[in-house]
Amino acid sequence: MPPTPVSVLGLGVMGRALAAALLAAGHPVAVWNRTPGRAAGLDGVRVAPTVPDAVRSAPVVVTCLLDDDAVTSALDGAGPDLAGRVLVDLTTTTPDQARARAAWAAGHGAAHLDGGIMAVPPMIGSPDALVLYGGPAPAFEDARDALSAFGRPVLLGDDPGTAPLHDVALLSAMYGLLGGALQAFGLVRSAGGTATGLLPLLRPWLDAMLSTLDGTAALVDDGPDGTAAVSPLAMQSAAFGTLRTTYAGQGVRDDLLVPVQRLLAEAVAAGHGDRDVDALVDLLAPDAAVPAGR
Ligand code: FVH
Repeated sequence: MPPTPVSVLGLGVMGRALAAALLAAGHPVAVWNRTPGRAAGLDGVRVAPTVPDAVRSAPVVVTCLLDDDAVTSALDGAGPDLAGRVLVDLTTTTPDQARARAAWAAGHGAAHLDGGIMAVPPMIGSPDALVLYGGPAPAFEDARDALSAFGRPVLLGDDPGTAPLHDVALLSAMYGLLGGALQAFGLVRSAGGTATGLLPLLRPWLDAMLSTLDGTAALVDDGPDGTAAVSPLAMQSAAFGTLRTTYAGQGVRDDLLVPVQRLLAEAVAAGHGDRDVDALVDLLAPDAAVPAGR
């Protein structure tokens, strides 16, 4: 099978990386961008003069724009041109926006896949670039060879909202990890140290902590297993005072730690002092459906 023709709407930093990866994989590529001139350097693309022209050029249409409003604005009036095509929206959206986009596309006879790119532009085209998708499996299979040009495509389910939800979940974990590391860098800087100098200690520590995630995830899903917590929340809450006093003593802001302390104290006040950190998820998502197994 020859490589599927693909249209890319949006030539921001990420859209250009997507178009370049498609070209490198041998796909015929048409592009459109609101501001002309951004296809410079993408040798081999066809620059479409209008969105309907770009949409009609290919069975797979990729949108990668600033936000959902930009997608609405770009596709305004081009709905009928999408009939029979797969619209792959790689713009960052909310789950509800993804579902609304899918309904809109279906109304025009198009299949829709919503994607969450778990990569930065230089990673696009490498196997390290994970892209999450939600939408119908047949559409995913139709578009798979094009989507494989971006990195590793993973279909999470037929609900288009599942990709943005997991996108936000992974980004949340990333920001928590980065936030902690940035706090640590600030603290060592206050004592004359360097971030680079901390890495030989920080990396193995984070690796060790990441290895505890399996156990924590099992407790979140299944509830307490009767084993005494090795680091109960009452102890952690008390220790947090020392962390904050240390920051104050060094004259370093501790903004990224404060919400954790607040939640720990709330958990202890609610009677969960003998539990492990999984109890915090019960505070964060108290009304959510309890997973099977609890
Ligand atoms: N870059 C990254 O690291 C992240 C990685 C994870 C996924 N995100 C999401 O990808 C979407 C696009 O991001 P981007 O990095 O390409 O963003 P920009 O370079 O700022 O380009 C924005 C493009 O959107 C066009 N645009 C903006 N508003 C409109 C509109 N109303 N109508 C039509 N197009 C619009 C803009 O066009 P122009 O300014 O050149 O005319 C750019 O093509 C985004 O959802 C990230 O969250 C990237």
